[in-house]
Order: sequence, then structure tokens, then C-alpha cells
Amino acid sequence: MKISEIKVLVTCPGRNFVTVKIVTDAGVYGLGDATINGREQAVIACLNEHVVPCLIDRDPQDIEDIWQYLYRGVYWRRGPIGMAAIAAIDMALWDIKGKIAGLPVYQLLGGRSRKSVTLYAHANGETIDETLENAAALMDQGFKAIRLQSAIPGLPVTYGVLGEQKDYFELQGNRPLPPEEEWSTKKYYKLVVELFKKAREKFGPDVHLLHDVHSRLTPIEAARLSKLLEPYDLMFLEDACIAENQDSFKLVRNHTVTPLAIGETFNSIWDCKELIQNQWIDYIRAAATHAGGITGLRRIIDFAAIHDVKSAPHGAPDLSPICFAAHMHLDSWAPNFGIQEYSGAVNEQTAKIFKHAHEVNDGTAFVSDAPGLGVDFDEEAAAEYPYKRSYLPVSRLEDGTMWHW
Ligand code: CS2
Ligand code: MG
Repeated sequence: MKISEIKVLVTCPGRNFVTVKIVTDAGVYGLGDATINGREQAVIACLNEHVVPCLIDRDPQDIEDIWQYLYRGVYWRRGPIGMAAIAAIDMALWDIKGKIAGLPVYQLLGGRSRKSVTLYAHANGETIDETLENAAALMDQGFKAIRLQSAIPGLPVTYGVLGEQKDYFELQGNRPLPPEEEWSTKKYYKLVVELFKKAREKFGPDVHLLHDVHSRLTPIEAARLSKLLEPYDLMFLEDACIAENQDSFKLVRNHTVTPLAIGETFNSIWDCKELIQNQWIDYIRAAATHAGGITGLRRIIDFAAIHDVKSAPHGAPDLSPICFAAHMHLDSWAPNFGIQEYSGAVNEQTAKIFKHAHEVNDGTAFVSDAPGLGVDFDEEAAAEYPYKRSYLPVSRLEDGTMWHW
């Protein structure tokens, strides 16, 4: 069997998604997600100019050799762009292998470790009360784990709290440039501690509560917040600080028993080796799209398993339903699965383009038994929504200093 064509397709049904379609001479095709929010064209160029030409006429069944060829074989290895390109190719090859075998990908990984996949949903609000009302509504829908994010009084915009009308395109206007946000740790501490205090008062001890700091704190600030939140028993505190220096998490860990999670921007095991082997974190949040596909993420999850670190894959709306499908298989297989982030159902346009067979019910997902990844891509529908340039915001401290977004 040979790879006869590889298409790299971009569509914007409300946000940009980059999809790889590998077509074989046997007529079977596979799909992969290569979306990097705000850097879509860089991955497209990397694929079209550098990756695709090397793969035409190769046997699509050689997943491992192709992964090694694109990773080990390349002098300029790692980094988000290269690893997203590898990821999309890798997912598409697993999809093809499953279709040839007539088996869902989780069976190729070794079979299921569980009946279903627990999801955590997002409750956001302009006020604490609104956030808690939204959380209550999600609990009514069956969610047993909820991430709480609330607007910070005194700051113009807060991560995770985009009102109904405001999407990133609207924030950016006709001449897209990164929207600017402001950060103040002092204002944030007060809000976030109050948010979780009220949440526990209202909901009691049983519901799993989570929160994403989105890397805004310094290591010592992160340590302080983790400690302040201890009475409210979080399932995990996400991205408490940046981990470019992995030692930062040693500092946080030494001060708290709040479980820690990180990893959505990681590209390989080398971004989290010390975090995992020293057991400075409890959950690894890497995504198949950004960490080298199913092959890359499976290795990270296996390494995490022997250090008692659980998986909790990134599930933001900027990962396409193809990535969601890949996660469904990894989540169903991984012996050390923790929880899957879920940002809710996709919009109508996206659902028209990406059709997947995985079921979501009562805060739980059920992996499909369709051969391969169990997701399809409608090229004609996708062509109706052309690419639109878009940026993620940037963040500054109140005095204007550039900060982590
Ligand atoms: C996030 C994302 O889902 C999450 O936890 O931190 O919303 C993240 O901001 C986006 O994926 C960025 O593109
Ligand atoms: Mg996050």
C-alpha cells in the first residue's frame, strides 16, 4: 500500500482548523488535526513544503518509522510547528491502520481500560454568582467535574470569560491584531479564593472542581495560591505558572497538597520529563495535536503512568473534532487516565464539516467502535468557510510590562 496524496486543508467555521487528509492507492484515507491557534499558516507551510513531499509513495502502515523519520531524522527537531505537523500525519496514519484492520484505534493501542471517559466542563461568568449558576446548570446536565473561571473585578477582560457576543474575531475587529489584556495577581487572588469558597458552600464536597490559572503567576505566587485553595479540595489547579524552567514546579509542589496539572502547550516528553519523574505534577495535559500525535502522546502517558501521574488531555475549542476523536481512543485505553477537558458541543457549521461517531452523555463520553478514529471531514462543507487570520490575545501587567497570556 502507498500514500498517493496528502491534502492540507484549512477551514474557519467560527475558528480556524487545519486538517490533514492522507489518501492511499487502496482508496482508504486517514485524517489528522494540525491546528495551532493563531499560527495555522506556519503548520500548513511546514507540511506542504517540508513534510508532504517526503511521504508520497511511502507505505502508510509504517507509522513508527514515519514518526521516527519526521522526528529523529530531522536535525531541527521539536517545537510546536514541527510537532503539530508530525501529529497530524501520525493521527491520519493511525486512522488508516484502524480502517484497514477494521478496528477502532483504541483496540490497536491494547484495548479499553474503562467503559467511558469522564469529562470536565467549563463554567464561566462575569460574576461569581453567574459562574456558580452556570456550574449548577452543567451539574443538572450530568457533569461531575467542572472548571470554574470568573471575571476579575477591576480588570477589563479575564481569560476564559468571553461574553456571548465577544469571540476573538470580534475582539480583533477588521484588522486582526492580538487583543491586549491586563493582569494583576493581587486582584486575582481575592476573586479566585472567594470563587472556590462560595462554590464549596453552594455545592458541598462531592463535585470535582478545577481551575485554570493560565500561567499568569510567578512560581512563588503559584505556591501561595495553591496553598490558599487547599481548603476547597480542587481536583487540580491548571498551569499555576510557566514550566519552561521545570524546577519552578518543585517550588510550588513543596508548598502545597493541591493537585497540579500542566501540559497543553508541551510538544514532547522533553517538556515534562522532570515534572513527571520528580512527581511535581499530578496530571499531564498534553494534546495529541501538539505533542506528536497518538504516537507522541502515548509515550508521554506511558512515562507518566510509572510515576503516578494521570493524563488529562487538553480539550479547548481550538483543537478540532479529529483531535477530540484521537483523545477518545487514548482516554479509553490509558490505564492512568484522569479526566478529559470538554468545551461543549461544537457549533452547527463545525458539526457539518466534522462528523464524529463518539457519544457525549451526562458528562461522560463513549468511544465509538467505528474503524480508525471514527471521524470524517466534509471537504465541500469546509470550503464554504475560508481561513481568517486571527490571533490569541497578549497580556501586560498594569504598568505595561509584557506578561504571559
Ligand atoms: C486553555 C485553552 O482549555 C484550556 O485549558 O488554556 O483555552 C487555551 O487558552 C487555548 O487552547 C489557546 O489556544
Ligand atoms: Mg488551559
